[in-house]
Order: sequence, then C-alpha cells, then structure tokens
Amino acid sequence: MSGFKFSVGPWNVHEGADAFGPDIRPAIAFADKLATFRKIGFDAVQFHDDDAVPEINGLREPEIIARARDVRKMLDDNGLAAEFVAPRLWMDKRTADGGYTSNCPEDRAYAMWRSFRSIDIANELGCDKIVLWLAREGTLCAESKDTVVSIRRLVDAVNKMLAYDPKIKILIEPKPNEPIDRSFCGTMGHVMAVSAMTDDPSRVGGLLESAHAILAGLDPANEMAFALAMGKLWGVHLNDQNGMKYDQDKTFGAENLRQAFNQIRVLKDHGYGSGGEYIGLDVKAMRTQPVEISYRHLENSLNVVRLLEEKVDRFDRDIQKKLIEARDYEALEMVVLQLLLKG
Ligand code: XUL
Ligand code: MN
Repeated sequence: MSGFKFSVGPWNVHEGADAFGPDIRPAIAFADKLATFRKIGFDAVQFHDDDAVPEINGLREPEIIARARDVRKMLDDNGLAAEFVAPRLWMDKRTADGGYTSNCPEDRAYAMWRSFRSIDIANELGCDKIVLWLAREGTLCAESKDTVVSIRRLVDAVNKMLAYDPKIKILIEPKPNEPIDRSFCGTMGHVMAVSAMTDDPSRVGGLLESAHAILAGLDPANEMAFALAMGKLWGVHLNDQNGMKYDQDKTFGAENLRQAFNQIRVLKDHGYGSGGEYIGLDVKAMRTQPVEISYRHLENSLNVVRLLEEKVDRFDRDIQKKLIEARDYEALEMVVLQLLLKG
C-alpha cells in the first residue's frame, strides 16, 4: 500500500518510434489507455494540450473547450483526475526556433496562444497546474539568441499566463539539453530563479524529472530537495537514465537503485503529496516491447516506488543518527547498501 497518489501521461504508452526508426507497435486508443491506467493503479492523468484536444491548431476556442469537456467526462467515468496540462511547443514549424524565446514575434504569439489554450483546457479538466517543459527554449547556435533577452522573454510569458488566470499555477520542468543544445532553464536552480523573477512567485514552482537531473550531471533527489526547501516541488517525473546521453526515460530504479531510494526518501521525509501532489511517472517502454505487454514499464515503476517506500520505512533512523554523530559515513553508506541488497 502506497502513501502516494500516482499519475501518468498517455504518451508513456506509445508506438515505439525513436529518432532512427518508425513506429513498431500499433497505437492503443486513448479510452483503452485510461481504463488500463486505472486498473494498474493510477489516480490521475498528465496531459499535453493536444493529448486532450488533438488537432488543436485547427480549432476555435469554444470548440477546444467543448472537446476538453468530453475528455473530463471520460476521466470521470474511469475514476481518474487530471494532474496538469502542458503546451506542446515543439512539434509545430512555428516553434523551430523555440516558442517564448523565438527570435520571431509571430512564433512567440503562437506559443502564448497554445499556453492560454492549455489553461482553458486545464480549467475544463478540473486541474490548476500548467507544466512547461521548455523543449526548444535555448539555442542550437550559441550566437543566435541573446540569453539575457531570452530569460526576460520567458519571465514575460509566465507573467502573461499568471495574469490570464489568477488561480493557475505554473510548473517549469527543467532539462539541460535535448532537443536544444544550450537550454535557458537547465536545472531546478534555474527554475527557482525564474520563479523569483515573476509577478507572483507563489504560483510558479517546479516539476523535477529524474532523467533530466542526471542529464545535467546532478542528483535527482538533491534537485527535488532544492525545490522542497522552497515549498515549490509541485510535480515529479520519476524515471531512470544510464548516464549523460540521450534522454532514456527508463523504468524508475532500473539503472541506479540507491539514487531511486534517495528520491523516495526525500519525498517521504518532507511530506511530498500532502498538498495533493502526485508521484508522476515519465517512463517509456523499450522499442523492443510487444504491444500486449507495453504497460510493463509502468507497472514495474509503480512496484519499484512501493518497494522503495518500504525500504525508506525500514531505514533505521537511530543508527543513521548515531553514525552521523560518530561521523562514520562509511558505515552509514553500508547500512544503506545492506538495506537495498537484503530482501
Ligand atoms: C521531455 C519530457 C516531456 C515533459 C512533458 O523530456 O519529459 O515529456 O515531461 O512535456
Ligand atoms: Mn518529463
């Protein structure tokens, strides 16, 4: 039994295409995904704007709202909530140079249009969180953008979203690179700094994805702790990653169990979830996985979280305290390794 509530995105069950090869599994209908999500233990769904309203660019605002309302009914029918809506600002030609920080004013206006529509959709789905994964907000050519101007543009875009809806919260999901080379918002420290620059820092927080922290050469649990210390960790994307290469979105704990243990430890120790926050997963099935068993990575990740919650409960805090007092960190490390190695 977990003390957490869990969420997942429809993109986490996918057709297996990667940068070097096409789809390899048939698509699973959105309605079927919802039913299976509920069955395997999820409480909520994460959305991109066009996960909820496909072909959004070709629709007018009332139609977008009507379609989002239909999705709300599907969620209700399955006993699921919506966690957040994220504008997908990386698939359209108009975001080739970024959205909020594009050099072209028309592109920036398009990015705002998608952001406002995401807020409209969130309102229909009954959630108050907008996630900004700033996919192309950075540079491919270092000299192509003025970074100072770009950071101000980013803050300006967030301010416009805050003004559009006085109840909406913005969660920035940092990532240091991919698909962009030099990201403007690569770590949780950047996110907290951007938050502080906005018109209402109390409504701008962070979502930490494990793999993104590892790609930045940082420890995911430490990154989570940084935002927790500021009361601003409002979402997580648990997954795993084998070193600093392409974004892998592996099953949580599959590469580094101790790092995974410490993420659950920091979340549990600091009451993550008590404000309604979800343990979100952002994991992808391997390309080799047959469609009939293409939810396995989600089930495995949920199981790893639950097993690590037990390990955190069994972590002997008295011994931890004594070894800290004795400054015997070698022994403390072994206590953790034994905890993880023994059944
Ligand atoms: C990309 C990534 C995204 C965001 C949502 O690396 O993690 O899926 O989580 O837009
Ligand atoms: Mn993510």
